[in-house]
Amino acid sequence: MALRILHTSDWHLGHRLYGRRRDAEHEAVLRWLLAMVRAHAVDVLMVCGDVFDTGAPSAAAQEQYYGFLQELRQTGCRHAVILAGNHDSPSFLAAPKGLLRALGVHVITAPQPLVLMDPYGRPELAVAAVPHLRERDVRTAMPGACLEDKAAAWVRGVAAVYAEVMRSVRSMAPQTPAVALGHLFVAGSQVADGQGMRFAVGGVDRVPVEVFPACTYVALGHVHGAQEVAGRAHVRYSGAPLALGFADAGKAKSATLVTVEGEGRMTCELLAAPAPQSMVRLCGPLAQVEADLRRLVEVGGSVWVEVEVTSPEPADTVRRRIEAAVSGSAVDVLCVRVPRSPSLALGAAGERLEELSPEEVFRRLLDAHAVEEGLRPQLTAAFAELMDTVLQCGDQHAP
Ligand SMILES: [Mn+2]
Repeated sequence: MALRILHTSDWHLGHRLYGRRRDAEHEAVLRWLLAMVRAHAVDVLMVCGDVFDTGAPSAAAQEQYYGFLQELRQTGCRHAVILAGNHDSPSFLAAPKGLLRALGVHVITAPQPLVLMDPYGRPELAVAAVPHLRERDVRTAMPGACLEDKAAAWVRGVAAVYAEVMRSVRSMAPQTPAVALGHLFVAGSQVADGQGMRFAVGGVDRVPVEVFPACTYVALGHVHGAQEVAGRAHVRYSGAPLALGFADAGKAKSATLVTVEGEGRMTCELLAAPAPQSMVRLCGPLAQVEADLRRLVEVGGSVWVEVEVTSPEPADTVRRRIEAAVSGSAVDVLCVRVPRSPSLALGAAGERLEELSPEEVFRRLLDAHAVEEGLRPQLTAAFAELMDTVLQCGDQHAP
């Protein structure tokens, strides 16, 4: 009998975009996931990390999560595996672990071998479940080492965690197809610009695809675009089911349906997700942006827009003309960027610091200090590495 797995990740329940709540969009996405579970008679749901956007989610976000798990129970899906990502608080996710276990839900906050049973009590899937790893979870044992040595020790440590969990689960269920789960950044995957620091990818947690032991499928989370990794058809990011930023606007979102045959042969299919809120990014001289906005107003319907103006009009002129172009319509301009300003230009076009990603603040500082283009890639990479180190040191990684 074939086993059907639905692989998803990076829901970021409770996420806000420039202060806008996304509960209704998340509700639509969760409804769609439940419909997919029913339509494809899914046996196992895997949520590979970043269930919540922050370690202390709102009551509304928690209600969505628990409501979803309760409904999942009624679909015929036998197991759910929920992995802690870097945005999740492991202790928050783990608190209702025992209760959820009674509903067939496995909450994973530490590396764990997991054998899933069929309705007759026979093993049907061996799972090497590894949540987002923090430095204290991995033996690197190199105090005072330079950054390159630390990175190499990190890669060896992560590979050792996977090898150990896989060995242990295979000894528990030797004749059973095995899969590995993870929430990490694997070298060779494509990250949309703008996912950047806000979602903490890159830097010291980058590992090569070789860290994963041989198995039928590797279900990953952390990167928000659906993709196979480093040319391995069985190593995949499901991607986020909802566009979490304008860098993702208009891109196809999905979940991955994986079918495992008896001998561990595997096929996968992308299930296209609905886009409950249309989002558009406009970039160009002010006159062109105005024309594009008027066109959106004519088309009608609710649209969220991020604008980057490349022409040199003063910020208050930009704001006034953009407001006039969309006034009275359902076109909602969430953010206006006026690049190449001599300072950080906070307050321009109603902007506030908390609406900017650390990456964007750094980019503006490079502009403000007129740092030459040739130096920027190196400085930006160094900043990304520092940000990642800082994020890894904390317990929670709320932005
Ligand atoms: Mn993540």
